[in-house]
Amino acid sequence: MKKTVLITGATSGIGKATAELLARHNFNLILCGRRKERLQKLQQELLSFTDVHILSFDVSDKKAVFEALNSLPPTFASVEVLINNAGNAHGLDPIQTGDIGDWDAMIDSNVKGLLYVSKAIIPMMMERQSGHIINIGSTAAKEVYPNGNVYCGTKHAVDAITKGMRIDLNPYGIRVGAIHPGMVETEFSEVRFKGNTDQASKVYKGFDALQAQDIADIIHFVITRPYHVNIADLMVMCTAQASSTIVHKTS
Ligand code: NDP
Ligand code: 8X3
Repeated sequence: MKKTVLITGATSGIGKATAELLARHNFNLILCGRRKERLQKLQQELLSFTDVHILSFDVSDKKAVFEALNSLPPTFASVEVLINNAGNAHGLDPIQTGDIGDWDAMIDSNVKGLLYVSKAIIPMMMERQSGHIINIGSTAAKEVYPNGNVYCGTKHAVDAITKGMRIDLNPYGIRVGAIHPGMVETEFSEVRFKGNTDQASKVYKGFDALQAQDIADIIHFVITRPYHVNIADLMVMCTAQASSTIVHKTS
């Protein structure tokens, strides 16, 4: 039987690449994001491969999350795999000049949004005594870099919450793990630098950064292991990257 996978943040980057790959591997997909037109376009593109249900909501809007996820159509109501991917960095400023609106946006989406979506989905996994939750962390979950303060804080929280989820959901046969990518060339830096595409593209200049498809491949690997195997914590960087701050650039 086809497994149903719910992906948050499917309108771009890692989430979109994962949707495209999993569709070709015949998973049922529930794709989420705020940008409805992008979801509709992606749904049209993927319908020739699999069944796709789209849900447009802001993960940080508690009411919208539960309204959307409590009204899944019967053919999508049994979510076996939850990929908590939605999130972004907003700004790259020292703590003393950081923007409070940016802090709120990161904490609300990266931490609270992940919790709201999980809270909505976990009961159906508990009922079935099976399920798989993958939280997308970051190398910023393991290290703190200059001006990364609050973003790193949110990803450290994702790391801790993942460990807590794994412990608490252990009696219910629910697998929980995190994937922690280093620098991936997506719209991430465009969002971080508020639409400044020049500044964003410089982040990935002079080295071969990870691409969203690389992370999609890893997610596919993780969710296709036999049921007794849980990849609990996986960090991946491009070859040129040694740490959050050490990247070997050739130009
Ligand atoms: P993108 O900006 O390309 O994609 C981010 C996705 O998250 C979009 O689909 C966006 O959809 C969604 N999203 C963001 N905020 C919200 C929100 N409040 N409600 C609903 N959806 C939201 O970035 P990436 O693909 O790179 O990022 C995906 C995840 O990977 C993030 O958690 C990020 O922190 C993490 N990551 C990224 C790395 C990188 O270098 N790129 C490295 C390590 C981790 P929409 O705007 O339509 O709502
Ligand atoms: C994204 C990777 O190093 O830009 O989580 O913070 S980094």
